[in-house]
Amino acid sequence: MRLLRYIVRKGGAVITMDRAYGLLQDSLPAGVDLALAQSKLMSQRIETPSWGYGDSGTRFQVFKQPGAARDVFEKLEDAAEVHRMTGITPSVALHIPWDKVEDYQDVMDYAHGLGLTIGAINPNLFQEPEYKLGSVCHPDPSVRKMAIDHLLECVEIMHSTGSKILSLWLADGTNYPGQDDFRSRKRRLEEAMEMVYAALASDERLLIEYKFFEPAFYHTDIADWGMATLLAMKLGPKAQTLVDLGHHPLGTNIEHIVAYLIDEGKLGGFHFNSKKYADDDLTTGAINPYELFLIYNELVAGEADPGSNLDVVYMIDQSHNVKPKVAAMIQSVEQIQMAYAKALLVDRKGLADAQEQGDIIGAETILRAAYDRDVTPLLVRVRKQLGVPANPLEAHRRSGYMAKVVKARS
Ligand code: PSV
Ligand code: MN
Repeated sequence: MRLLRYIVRKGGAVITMDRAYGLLQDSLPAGVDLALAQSKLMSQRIETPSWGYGDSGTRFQVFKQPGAARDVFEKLEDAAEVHRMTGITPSVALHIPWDKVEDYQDVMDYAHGLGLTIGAINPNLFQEPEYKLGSVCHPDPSVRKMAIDHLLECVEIMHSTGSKILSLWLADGTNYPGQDDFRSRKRRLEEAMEMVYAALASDERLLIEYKFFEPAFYHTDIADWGMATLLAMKLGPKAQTLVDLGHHPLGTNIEHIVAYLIDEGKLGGFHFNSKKYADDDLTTGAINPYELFLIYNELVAGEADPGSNLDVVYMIDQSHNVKPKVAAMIQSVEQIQMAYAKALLVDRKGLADAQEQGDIIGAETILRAAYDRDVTPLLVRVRKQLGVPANPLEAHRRSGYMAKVVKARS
């Protein structure tokens, strides 16, 4: 039974995974280093979000799932199951106050006991009644102070959990023309961010997320990557931009943004998910896996560039409303891993030559060839080396984990 997992069908014949790996190696263009790809995949890390394990929904309904995590400790248990299956998700992002506790040492100890660490701390500047007109951009200084105090509390939580990342998403914006003065709001934002930035130690980072709409619909105070990056540049080297795949208008070329930010040294983080229309929070790769691959193509090119000093925190930002949450998280991790694997197999030299010669068909063919590759034998090898199941999703679904937590959490 176990052996079967290492067997694939190739053109009707049954071959072992090792043979499939050999065939993959033989088929690669000269210059594509499979061993290097394997070692890169071994060190790939993806952070999962605590909020992806609890019950959530749309503004229409929350469909409660039996066994869904009810507090931060149960969320960590679910994250540990994802890490057990995939081997590449050892950290968990927290959302405050959703994950607020009396003593963060308890959270940190519990995480460590599960083989996890605490990742980015995400403040919540959108759920208090005071934030109706915004948080750090609010016209009333007392509301701005409340928001800044919360951000500083989150910096404290970073210090007590060992987190190095403050991940900021602002819901601030206005709903009607004339509702508030754009430039005043911009200055309030900058003033608040300067205070938060000053509270960060030299090895800590502020990642600034942008979103062009929602919950405000007329304007958003940090609407796009340009505004986020301008702010990060003004603040200094500890501030960078975070790209959430669900936060762009349809048709936006996200891989271009990624390349641009890499070149400016301002790409700090990712929120993976996928969208059909807006901030849909669908499983990563569910809608447009080719886009995910093209994004990774830029990331791999950036990694290979010694001048780029890439230090990106790769995080998933998904709330699974209808899919089983732990399985959906594993599915997403697999998709991200696959996109990275394929991008690592791009013939970079061939691509550069084609680009230089203006060979458009040749260049695109090289990308498509990498995208179309079956990277299963490579991933199986990586997983074997990581000591995790060859097929994490299947292993989780067979593991009985959900039945166990449904019982324990009822
Ligand atoms: C809301 O749009 C959002 O999905 C942002 O992407 C944040 O990162 C996330 O919620 C957590 O606050
Ligand atoms: Mn996000």
